[in-house]
Amino acid sequence: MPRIVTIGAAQVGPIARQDSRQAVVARLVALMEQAAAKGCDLVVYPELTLTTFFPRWFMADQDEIDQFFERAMPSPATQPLFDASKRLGVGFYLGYAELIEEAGRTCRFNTTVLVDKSGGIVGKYRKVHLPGHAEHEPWRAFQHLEKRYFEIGNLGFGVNRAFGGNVGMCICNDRRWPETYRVMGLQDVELVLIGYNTPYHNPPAPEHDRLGDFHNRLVMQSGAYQNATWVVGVAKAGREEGCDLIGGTCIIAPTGEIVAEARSLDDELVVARCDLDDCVSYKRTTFNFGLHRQPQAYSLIVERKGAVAPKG
Ligand code: CDT
Repeated sequence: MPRIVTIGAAQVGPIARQDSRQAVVARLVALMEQAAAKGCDLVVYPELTLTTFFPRWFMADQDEIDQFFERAMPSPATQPLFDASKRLGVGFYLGYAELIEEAGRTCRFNTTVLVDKSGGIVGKYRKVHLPGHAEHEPWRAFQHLEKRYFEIGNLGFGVNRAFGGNVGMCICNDRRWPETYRVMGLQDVELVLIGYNTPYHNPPAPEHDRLGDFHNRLVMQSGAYQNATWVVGVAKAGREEGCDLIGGTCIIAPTGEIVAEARSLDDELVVARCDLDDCVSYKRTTFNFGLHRQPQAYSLIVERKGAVAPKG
């Protein structure tokens, strides 16, 4: 009996700074309704789905910054999405900016939740690899202030029992790091969900700009193959407040092959029937970790952070 999860990768086109949460949530519900009509079990939305990608601006006023954060999930503004999930019997992954009182202080995380088919939260992940910078750098065409507005996620890379399999989550820049996938691979992950906002232009390294789509596929396809898992990558895409974001939303099989891919830079649903048992042959052979991994040779991975060249 195959274990099929029909997945809708719900690419979202640009969101303007003045767009209300209600307007965005209505777009997300429309995508979920399309997904339900196509028999989807699960819809995956991008990173920071509820607003424009605000780390592109330097803001000194904390009240202004906090306008982009959610103090509750669900909230009155996001409840319609949870209601639609329950009504349609479709689960979802939703990225958002989380503001929470934890251990007696206010914390801000770049977060995603996993919601099951009855509209209940069954998993949460907080972004670990925060790219960009913490101080205003006016020479840039636009800022990337994730290191200023968020703290590093404190939940690790957990894997949840959901949708009949083992489901992990990460967010945008996390997808570029092999450690992200491998920590989940070591928990027998079968499906990794990833939302992203990736500008074409990287101000400190404009020579990389022409490679944005290639690197997007490269990291997710290798993460899928090397860990024998399905990977779903979902973009917030298109020209958003003057900044061009890549699209390239796609669903990748454990073979490393892309089985479905977006063709636009706008709201677009990409659907694939994913058999979680397609992971089995790779997990039993080439990437049988228990048989082939040699962790005693990998100790530097956790002992050392930055690269140190050999002496001599
Ligand atoms: N949102 C996010 O993490 N974006 C980054 C931009 C990278 S700048 C090199 C990304 O990895 O796509």
